Amino acid sequence: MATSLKNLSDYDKSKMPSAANMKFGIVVAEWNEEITEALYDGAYNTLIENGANPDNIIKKYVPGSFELTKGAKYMADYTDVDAVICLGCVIQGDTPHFDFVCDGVTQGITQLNLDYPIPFIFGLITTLNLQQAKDRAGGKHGNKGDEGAITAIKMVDMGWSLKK
Ligand code: DLZ
Repeated sequence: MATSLKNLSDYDKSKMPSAANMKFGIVVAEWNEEITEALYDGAYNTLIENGANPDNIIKKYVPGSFELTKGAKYMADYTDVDAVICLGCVIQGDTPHFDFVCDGVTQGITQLNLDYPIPFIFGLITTLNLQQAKDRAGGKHGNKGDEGAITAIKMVDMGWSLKK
């Protein structure tokens, strides 16, 4: 039976809090750059549409998705952002490397969420092929970057960013 997939870019704009006074870090993996730049554009534009100031959005690159955890930790340690959005794309290859990278990022971001008083958002696309990734980076299933931005704004507004 076919499952219906929620469009990643769908959200109720009337229920969104303003991001005007929030600061965001966005960490972008260079691997599968065509996809991750589309994720970034989605995240950035969604933050702006919801009132974020461009001066309050910090973008930094890491080489691959495995390094997203390191980049996100840097944001928490050395900037004053309220939330960090981690954007990457892992496409399955012929070896188990896919599983190791996905596991590493998932565990890494989970651990950061447990250790730090700000939220780290999991904007990782994990797909079997490039087309599935395109479908989720501004294609027919929306944009995972939009979803990451919406989640970040909501987490800060809900009081889950407890910077000292
Ligand atoms: C090595 C590797 C492979 C095979 N595939 C991907 C991928 O699909 N997406 C991605 O973001 N990164 C990939 N990498 C790179 C790893 O994330 C990491 O940069 C290297 O293993 C070095 O630590």
